[in-house]
Amino acid sequence: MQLIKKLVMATGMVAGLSTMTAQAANVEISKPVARAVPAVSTNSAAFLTIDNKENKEITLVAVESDAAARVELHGHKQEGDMVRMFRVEEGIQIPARGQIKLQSGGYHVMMMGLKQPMKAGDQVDITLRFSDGDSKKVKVPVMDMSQQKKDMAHSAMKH
Ligand SMILES: [Cu+2]
Repeated sequence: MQLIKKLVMATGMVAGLSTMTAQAANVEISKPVARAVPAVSTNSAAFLTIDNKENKEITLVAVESDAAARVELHGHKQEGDMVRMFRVEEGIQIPARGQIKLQSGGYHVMMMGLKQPMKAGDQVDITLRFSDGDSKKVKVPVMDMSQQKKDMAHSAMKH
């Protein structure tokens, strides 16, 4: 019985893989970036934009990466003066022909228990899993995002 179950699962996985290749183009990933952190830091986050090219909504249900022990979809919410981070359990819906942005201060890919330091210039692989069984692997460049923020503040001051 146990063996049959495993076989069924394996077959399902193979079918899932071929679907993934056929439908991968319906979701477009752009602006991937992961936050460079000091070597002592074991956590980091990654951000990206997803465009849904389909005429029906799709949900980003899970994120995976070999770069960290635990990888979760997180969001932020304001509670009084505090901004709290929470785990997104039900996934993030992307409306038909719509777009969602995972960005600093909002939804993000939380990476906990980094297996090696994430420094600027590195690259991490992140796999996005969608509600229709598709998945997409993204190569995410690691960048110093604190510097980026400072640059933005600097140019904002000039104008
Ligand atoms: Cu988080």
